[in-house]
Amino acid sequence: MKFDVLTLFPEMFSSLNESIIGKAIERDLININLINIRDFSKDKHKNVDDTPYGGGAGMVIRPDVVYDAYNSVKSDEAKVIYMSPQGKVLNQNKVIELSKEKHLILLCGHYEGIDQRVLDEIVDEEISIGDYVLTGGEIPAMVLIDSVSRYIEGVISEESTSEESFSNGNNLLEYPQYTRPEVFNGVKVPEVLISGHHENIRKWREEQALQITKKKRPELLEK
Ligand code: 4H3
Repeated sequence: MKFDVLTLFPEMFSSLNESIIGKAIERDLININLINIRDFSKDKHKNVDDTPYGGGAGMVIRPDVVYDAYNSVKSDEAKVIYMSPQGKVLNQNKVIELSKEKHLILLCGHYEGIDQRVLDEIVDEEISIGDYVLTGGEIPAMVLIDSVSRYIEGVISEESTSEESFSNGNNLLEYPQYTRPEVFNGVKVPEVLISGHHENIRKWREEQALQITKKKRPELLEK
């Protein structure tokens, strides 16, 4: 999977070099290419934004600069996603669908946003990570990259994605996990988990998942 990220703040993405995503990059399982929109400014001061027509607060990113940045990375199979609070809210099914794409171009706005004309011209889909406003699309783009990358073969074990919450028809939250020590602050690990009885363990986990979902996210059971 190739991710091209169009952003004014490429350095924000350095956190992706850590942990599991960092390993996936090192192992060439995913490729994250950061494009600084500012590099496509034609102006001697490297300006990329201007005041909004019609007035109002803040600055708007110019369409020509974004278009040139897009043209530097576009491909026939690329899907262009604009990270925006106006988009469809990301969920696990959408994540799985996106993981089947070859090439994603993620466009990150900042300030008051991007001139509508270039959005109309290049964007295939708008995605939001939730109903709140952030200072830019960079954190949403990182959320998308992380969640999608987990479904790229080899990034994590297949077992990890097949059993978890929200995945493929699994509308249950996950059962609780325990590890050593067997007694912590006087509390023992549930007996069944040290019984070695795999069928009983499976049934106990299934029941726990159901009870936890009922208690914490009952609306998931209505779907
Ligand atoms: C996405 C982007 C929230 C989300 C975003 C989200 C700033 C987009 C600016 C940037 C525009 C104003 N905030 N919920 N903010 O996924 O460029 O909308």
